[in-house]
Amino acid sequence: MRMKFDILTLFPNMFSSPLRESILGKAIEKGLIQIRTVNIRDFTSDKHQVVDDTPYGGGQGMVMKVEPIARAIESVKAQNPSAWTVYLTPQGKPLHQDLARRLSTQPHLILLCGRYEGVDERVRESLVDEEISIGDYVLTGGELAAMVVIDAVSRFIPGVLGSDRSAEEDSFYNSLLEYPQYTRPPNFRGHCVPEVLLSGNHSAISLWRRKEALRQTSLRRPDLLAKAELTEEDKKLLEEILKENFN
Ligand code: 4GX
Repeated sequence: MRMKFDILTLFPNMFSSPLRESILGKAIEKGLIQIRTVNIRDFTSDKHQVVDDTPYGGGQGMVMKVEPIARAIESVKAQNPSAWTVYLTPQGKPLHQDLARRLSTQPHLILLCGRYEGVDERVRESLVDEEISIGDYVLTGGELAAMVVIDAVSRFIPGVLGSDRSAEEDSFYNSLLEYPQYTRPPNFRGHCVPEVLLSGNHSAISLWRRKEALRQTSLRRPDLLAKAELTEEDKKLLEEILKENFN
């Protein structure tokens, strides 16, 4: 098994379909990744299986209790002592392609999904190795964020994308946006595929794709362009793009 994911959640059913379709489904079948859910409620010890409680000091909402989470994490770690524990929260480090790649080098991730107003601070202090945010917006829980992390991380595991492709080749890896893609028909309601793509001239096609990647990036994500490593040819193409925009 290349990589294991254990998801600690109050809503394990949320994970049944999204991670088992398409590419990740194939990766599971091939034994490249293993995804399991652990229901935090199974680690309560009271009759009513209470997982949350009111916050000390007062205030709105409920806080997830520390003991069931501690026992759930410990149950996973009993089999896998070296597992790396991630808590999904808007307060975490922003998820980025580089962070996804680094996480893919871990043999085993535990993803802790919080609900309500989050977890008791002592979970973060003593049980969590790293806090990650998937973006500056507020979800109803960490479950969707955990799925995003699993998806982005799994793409880096050799074999997941198929033998002829790797996440390292993605243009995002080179900090540029992708070039536009086309398939048949050549003319859709008067919108034509660029002539060069039909030409069979592979060097002209490569040059066009590089230029369009640069164009998309300069138009939509100038912040990425500023960080990109550009060749002399890239700079020439960018000058052409600038001139075209003045016409
Ligand atoms: N990227 N959420 C965590 C519970 C919570 C509430 C308050 C800490 C403080 C999110 C995100 C995210 C919703 C997961 C709130 N935790 N997770 N949850 N954005 O919005 O990762």
